[in-house]
Amino acid sequence: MVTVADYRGRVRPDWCPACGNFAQLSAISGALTELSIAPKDVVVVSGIGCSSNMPEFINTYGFHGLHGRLLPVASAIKWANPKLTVIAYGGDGDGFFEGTQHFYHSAKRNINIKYIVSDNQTFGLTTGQASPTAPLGRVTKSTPFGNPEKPVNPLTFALSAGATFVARGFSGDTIFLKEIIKKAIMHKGFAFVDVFSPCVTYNKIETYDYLRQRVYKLDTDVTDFDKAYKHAQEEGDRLPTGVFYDVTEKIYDDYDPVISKESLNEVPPYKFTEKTLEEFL
Ligand SMILES: Cc1ncc(C[n+]2csc(CCOP(=O)(O)OP(=O)(O)O)c2C)c(N)n1
Ligand code: SF4
Repeated sequence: MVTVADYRGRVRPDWCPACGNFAQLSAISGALTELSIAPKDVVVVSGIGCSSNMPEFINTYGFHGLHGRLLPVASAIKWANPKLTVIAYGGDGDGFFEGTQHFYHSAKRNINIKYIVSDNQTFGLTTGQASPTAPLGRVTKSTPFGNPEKPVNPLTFALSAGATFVARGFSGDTIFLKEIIKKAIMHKGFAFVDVFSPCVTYNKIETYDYLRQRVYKLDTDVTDFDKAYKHAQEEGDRLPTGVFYDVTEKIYDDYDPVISKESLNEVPPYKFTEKTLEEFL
């Protein structure tokens, strides 16, 4: 039997006390436990940032990669061994700035991986600069005269790119977040979960209290793209959480005959002969 304790990493998280990332660690561990997935069958892949330190704190296989480059690594791991549950986890700066094109293409290709973003609307690790989800006009260390850029909307971006599962959670509601993550893990295809997650040290505006007063649980037909897109555009005092969109479509592997359905470990090694070499020359 799998228990939450099995997912407890050997390294204690060094996040600031009350950082929203704790709730996500708990929700991910809880979701995997309740789905009876053993730690040996899970890989957590990250980029760079406070949130991206996650692989050190959870007892699964892990890969702590380059800033914004988590999704190509996660895709390759999944293709090498489709039996693994592959969770890519990182920040809004990581995913919607450095990693934007990987986000777009992973969603478009419907790669069977799960992507969870700790969205604190700031660059936490580099001490509070404006991230791509920071509001227009926000005064930060990098935007002392106000942020001159409109914020990106990760949900409409994912939907437009073709993601087959799009959801939003909140670190102030760990139990609901865990349920969303369970659905994401069970989804066959690219599952994207944006998580409102307070950075208690560098974002004094989108706090737990601020978000708690605005979030509500969505009750919608998750197969209706137009409804999902409409809800994804809500902002201000009404911020929906839950699953916006969840449909079944072919995954990338179904189209690509080169990608094995088996783990690479089970495929006999390719026999390399001199004749093979001649064919290339
Ligand atoms: C290519 C590249 N650009 C910039 C940096 C510097 N850097 C490290 S972490 C970080 C911000 C991380 O912010 P975010 O992804 O939102 O994660 P958080 O720390 O808020 O969890 C930046 C800009 C880097 N390491 N590599
Ligand atoms: S700086 Fe912000 S995001 Fe980073 S650990 Fe502290 S509270 Fe969390």
